[in-house]
Amino acid sequence: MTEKRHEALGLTAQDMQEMYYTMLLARKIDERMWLLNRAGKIPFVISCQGQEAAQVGATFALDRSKDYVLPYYRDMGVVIAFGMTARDLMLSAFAKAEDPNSGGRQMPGHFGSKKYRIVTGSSPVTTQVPHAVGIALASKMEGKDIVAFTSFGEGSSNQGDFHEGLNFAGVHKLPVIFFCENNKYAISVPVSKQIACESVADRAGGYGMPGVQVDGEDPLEVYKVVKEAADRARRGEGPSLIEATTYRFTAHSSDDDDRTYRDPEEVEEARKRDPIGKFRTYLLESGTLTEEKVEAIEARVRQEVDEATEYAENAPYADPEYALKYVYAEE
Ligand SMILES: Cc1ncc(C[n+]2csc(CCOP(=O)(O)OP(=O)(O)O)c2C)c(N)n1
Ligand SMILES: [Mg+2]
Repeated sequence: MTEKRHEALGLTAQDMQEMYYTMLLARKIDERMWLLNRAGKIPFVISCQGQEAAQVGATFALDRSKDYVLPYYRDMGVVIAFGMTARDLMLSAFAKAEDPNSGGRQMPGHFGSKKYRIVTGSSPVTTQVPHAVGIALASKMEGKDIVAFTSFGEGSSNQGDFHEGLNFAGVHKLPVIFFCENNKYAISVPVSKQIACESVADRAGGYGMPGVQVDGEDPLEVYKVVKEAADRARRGEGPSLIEATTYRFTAHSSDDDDRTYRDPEEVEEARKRDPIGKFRTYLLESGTLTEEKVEAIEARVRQEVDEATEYAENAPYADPEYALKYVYAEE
């Protein structure tokens, strides 16, 4: 029998069940969104597929009752872990009035919720990084035990915002975790043409913080390093940079054709190592969850995705005048 690695990390079978549910829900919502997009029912999809283990492993290591997350567009696993439901996400995909992210005003993937402490991002990539540093600065100045977690792609680690944010956080020893989801591409540009150093994690040294590269296809490994970073941040020892190595299963978005710049065989190879499939195998082989339990989780996910789709498809759109709200000063 496989060793129960999660126990050494202080995680229970209940935690494992929740992790599997969260990863699977993100994947199944995403898959459904592609079908809806190809059927002409929703305008745009930008996927988490392949990155769920990194996202869920990381967020389970935070304090989900008080920490702040500043995710990027692929982070369906992050926002579900912080409280968002399948219905919330489908309402956003259909751009309906009831979408709690923005009332259907923002593109899908621009997650935001005051209630869940999910800070909305902008379409220019990496703007969330200095915002996270600001939240960490406020946490330190007000003496609060709050960690800010922000995520971004490896391509985004070339933006000025990344370097400015890490530098300031390093100098002031702020409680922030910089989490890079390296999925090997920035749209059509492979990682070899994005950065000249060995890894994104290497960049941490320039800003006086630890930099760790971790297997982003293993949620337990990711949990471990993010937990260490969160503990460090809470002890007042400052920020950390973590690079989770992943692979993007889908095209960049529903408007991209990835066959023009990567070999479909490369994608097939990555899909064979599907992090969700590997985690399922771990749960069964280690005797953590029974076959029946795993199937019950899968049935629950299917039902939630069906219900969310039906609800969101039938929900009303906002009134056209709502497009002007928050744009112009009101009398
Ligand atoms: C400042 C800025 N430049 C360019 C773009 C267009 N753009 C959107 S996503 C993206 C690729 C980002 O790649 P990466 O950071 O690796 O994230 P990934 O999509 O691979 O997860 C680009 C260039 C943008 N949104 N903002
Ligand atoms: Mg990328």
